[in-house]
Amino acid sequence: MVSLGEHTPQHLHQHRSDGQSGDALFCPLALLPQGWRKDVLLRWDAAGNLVDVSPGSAAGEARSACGPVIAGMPNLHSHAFQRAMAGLTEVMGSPSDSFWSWRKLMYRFAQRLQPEHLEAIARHLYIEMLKAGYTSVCEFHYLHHAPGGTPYADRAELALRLMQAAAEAGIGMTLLPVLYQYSGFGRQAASAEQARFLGSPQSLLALRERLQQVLPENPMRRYGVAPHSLRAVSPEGLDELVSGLRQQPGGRDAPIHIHIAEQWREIQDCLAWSGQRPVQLLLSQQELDARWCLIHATHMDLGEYRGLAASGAVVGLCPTTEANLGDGIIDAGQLLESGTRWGIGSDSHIAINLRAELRLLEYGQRLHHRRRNVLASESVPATADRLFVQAQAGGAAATGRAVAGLAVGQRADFVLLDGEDVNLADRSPAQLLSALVFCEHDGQPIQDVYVGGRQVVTAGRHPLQETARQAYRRAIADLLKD
Ligand code: NGQ
Ligand code: ZN
Repeated sequence: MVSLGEHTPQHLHQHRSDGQSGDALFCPLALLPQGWRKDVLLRWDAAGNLVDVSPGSAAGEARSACGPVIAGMPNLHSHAFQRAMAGLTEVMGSPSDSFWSWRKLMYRFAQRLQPEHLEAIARHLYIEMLKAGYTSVCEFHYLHHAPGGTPYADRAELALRLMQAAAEAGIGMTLLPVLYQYSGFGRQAASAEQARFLGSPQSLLALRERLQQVLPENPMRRYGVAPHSLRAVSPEGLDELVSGLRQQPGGRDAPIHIHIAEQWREIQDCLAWSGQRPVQLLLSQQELDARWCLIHATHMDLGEYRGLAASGAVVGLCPTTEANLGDGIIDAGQLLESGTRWGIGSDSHIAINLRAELRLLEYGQRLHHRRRNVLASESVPATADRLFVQAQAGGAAATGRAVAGLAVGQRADFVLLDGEDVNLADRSPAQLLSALVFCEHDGQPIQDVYVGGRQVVTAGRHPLQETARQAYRRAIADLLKD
């Protein structure tokens, strides 16, 4: 395999205009950030940015959408390689199986991955995401080195594999190279299994710089950073990373993502070490603002909900993974009540299904409170509508890209639903998202998907899906053979 660092494929450098001069779509019904509107004319320029979003328009020359149109959803948390272990950790190893025993299995799996595996897995995964209506992804990337921890000749080898996969699939990418230093609070030495992840603030910043050189940021790709967690990064390391980032091109408002308060043990360990809970500690250490995204802010007290809301940071929720790993349930009512921004991620990829994420977020609350429509509000009584619009907006903020829905100046990222689907046909606009999120049967309600004005999914199919699937299967076969 040729290193991408030396021979970057030409198409990665191209601007996504496909030689066209922009295009237009007439939507009999479209979900704008302010709600459903009729007869919306969408127009975008050659760079893929929306230049006109006008309800009450005439179709004119533009093609007409065959069904309701909604904004593409950002997927704000992904560890691409974990797609390949979906379903492989569901067998009891010991009666006390937990997040921590799952993590051991995940580490073991991560040891086997070669660059070609990662690229094949990610390409297949990103195509699955597009078909599910995710048009952007934030990749929380910590597999930096070769097995055993030896750096690759090009420090960006694996990061570039992910960039390549995203470009081929056609999904918007925010790559977050991860700083990983320690195995636990108080600078506990990293374990041998963590050797592939390790780096210093300086090496991380150098990696980000290298990425900027090989594939400079453009409207389809953005680079942030991700201190892995308060467990894996020291307060000094975090300071150094954040202040170093500020000095880099595009660094002032680059996204910063961190795993924060997922597991009970993590809260207890943090309290024992610092006297503070993780969110509280981070709030006291860093000036959180809109570019921060706190993944799994699952366990917070009232003061933490308030502090986070005031900071403007986004909370990253990954309901299917959090359920799978036995994390516990966030007080989502409190989260929405506090006005905190939030979005969804598919994280370990046991499902690539934004409908399932939103549904499970609500269902966790129903099971806990023994009530219904817990996350609806008086002003937005349809639960699914409130969840979809908020997750879209929060997710967009977490990407650091202009993907905040169907509005002028944002990317032309949108999804055409099948107006003839049994669950969608004959519904009023106010009933559509409820059907999409809460009814899942054998139809394929997501028909066409556009990213930056370019159609990437047509009638539920992606042009590369077959070749990507075959390469994915070869990678899996190779990874599973012993
Ligand atoms: C991760 N995943 O980095 O893949 C983590 C597990 C850790 C989730 N937290 C490792 N879901 O947090 O130490
Ligand atoms: Zn994660």
